[in-house]
Order: sequence, then structure tokens, then C-alpha cells
Amino acid sequence: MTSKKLKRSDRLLSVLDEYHETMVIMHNNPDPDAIAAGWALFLLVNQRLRKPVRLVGRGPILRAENLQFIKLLQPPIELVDEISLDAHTATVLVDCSPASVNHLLGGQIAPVAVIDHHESKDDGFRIPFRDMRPKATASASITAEYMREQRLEPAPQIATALLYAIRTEMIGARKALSRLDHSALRWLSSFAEYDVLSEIENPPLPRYYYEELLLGLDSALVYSDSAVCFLPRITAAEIVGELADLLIRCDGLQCVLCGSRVGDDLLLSSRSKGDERTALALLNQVLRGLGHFGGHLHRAGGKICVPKSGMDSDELEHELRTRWLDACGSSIRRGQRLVGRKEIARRL
Ligand SMILES: [Mn+2]
Repeated sequence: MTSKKLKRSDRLLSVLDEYHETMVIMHNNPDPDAIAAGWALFLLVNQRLRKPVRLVGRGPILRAENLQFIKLLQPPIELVDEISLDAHTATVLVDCSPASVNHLLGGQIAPVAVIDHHESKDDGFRIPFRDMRPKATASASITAEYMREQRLEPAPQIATALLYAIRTEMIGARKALSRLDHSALRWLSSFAEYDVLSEIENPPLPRYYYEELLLGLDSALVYSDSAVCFLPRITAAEIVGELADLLIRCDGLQCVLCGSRVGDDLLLSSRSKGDERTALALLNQVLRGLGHFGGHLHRAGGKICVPKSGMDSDELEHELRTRWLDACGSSIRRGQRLVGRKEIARRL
């Protein structure tokens, strides 16, 4: 007799069916991938198990595209500061890893299930269901596959959400799509609404966005093939990552570090091109003993609690810049402005 391999989604559902309800937990400041992937899991539990389910994460959500995404698609998310758990509730982590601290379980409590595509270290937890695939471009590709396996035909909203999630993750990934991603994109494309997709991709932008973009371009310093950009102050944390995405596209740059202080935290984003020095490895060296980080090979993020570092913002920036240039193997210590003020003035 041939043993037919149980589908991953069947295994997940049978694990969750042992509980009265399910709580799907997204990472803090959930992005479209966390929201769309979590929404698909929400629908699976709701429609296949017919049991109560919640989709929760810690806010806020500020990026213009992401606000537009929520406004137009209305995912069933709840933004909360904390959760209370009992033995009857199954926790499912989506788009983040059990050992990382950027979610409501805080890296201390093991979830019942985890579905993720980030690079992660060994967490030592005993977790009944794990589906962690760093080769997948998006968590949304994994959960789209679950919907398909369970023959859940996606409504236009969830199909559009999953498709948008994969597209946004694709842009930053700088790696080839996996077979899983291709087949998810093909499947979703017949259900998604492309006019809504283009409204999400071109949202109205607040005036401060342009101020901070200008500030960011003005603060960017180039050291041969790497760049560092510390923004003095920002309104929305998202600009740090957006600026890193913009800078890494610059000809001749191989690795980029952006940072800014938001409240007590110094937020960092790193990006890389090529195989030699990856954003993840560089950020690991930069943050050793100072803070937490995570992400993908070519697109990573980190956080330092400034008061706990024992340094003020300026000292910390100096330290991080030095560590970054060391990690990049750069002998140049004097940066050149990406955009020269003199060159600009000459044209005015
Ligand atoms: Mn993701």
C-alpha cells in the first residue's frame, strides 16, 4: 500500500482542531504579507473547522500603501497591545519566527503552529506544526497553497491581498521566485482585482513623506560601494526601510544601512546586492550585543533600545557607522554625499 502524504494544510487543521479557538498572530507593525497570509489562515479555520478565530498583531500601521491596502480590502485584523491566552486557544505565528521578539509572544512562549519564510535560527521550542520555508518569497505564497489544497476559492479581496503581498515581497527579495511563488501567483491572478491592486500601489502620500525623503537623500553618505544614512527624525518608522529600498537601487552601491530614532528605539534597515556581503550578515555584525535583528538575506531590519545601550544617539550612530564600515570591509572612512549640495546649488 502506498502511503499518501498528508497535505501540510490537513496537518495544520488537525492540530488546530484540538483547540476551541485559534489566534493567528502577525508580527508587530504588520505588513501586507503578514496580513494577507494571516487572513488566509483565518479563513481556513473559519471555513474548514467552523471554529472561532482571531487575527491579531501589535500596531501601528503607517505606510501609505499599507493603509490603502486595509481601507480597500478590509482584512479582519485586530491591532492590540497585548493578548491573554488560555489552554483552549491555539496560537499560530505567521510571517515571523518563534525566537524573534517582534511579535506578541515576544520570543518567550512557543506557539502551537508557525508559518514563516524568514531566515531563522534554531529556537529549541517544541512546536506541533512548523512550516518554515526561507525559499518562499512570501508567507502569502505558503498560505495561498493551503487555500488551494483545501479547495477554498478565494473571494476577490483575499486574492488581491495575497497577490499584492507576494508582489511587495518580490520587489525587495532580490532572488528568483520559487515554484511555490509562481504557482501561487498564477492561481491568484484569476481571482484578484487588478484595478484595486493599482489603487493600493499608488496611494495618496502625506506631505511629510516628501520632507523625509528629501532629508533622507540629504543625509546619505557613500563609502565606495556601501552607503550609510541616518535620518535625524521621522514621523513614520516605515521611511527607514523605504529609503533603504531606494538607495540600494543606486548604481555602484552593494550594501546600504539606514537608521533613525523613533521614540526610545533606533530602527535600522539594511539592504544588499550580490552574494558576498548580505544585508542579514552585515546587520548581525553591526548589532552584536546592541540589539535585535531579523529578516531576509538581502533585506533585514533591526532595533536598538537607545537608553539600554548606554550611549546617546550620536555616540550610537558613530559606533554603528564604524561597525558597518568594518563589516563591509571598507577602508574609506570619510563618506561622500550621495547628492552633493554644491552640484544642486549650481543648478538652481
Ligand atoms: Mn513576509
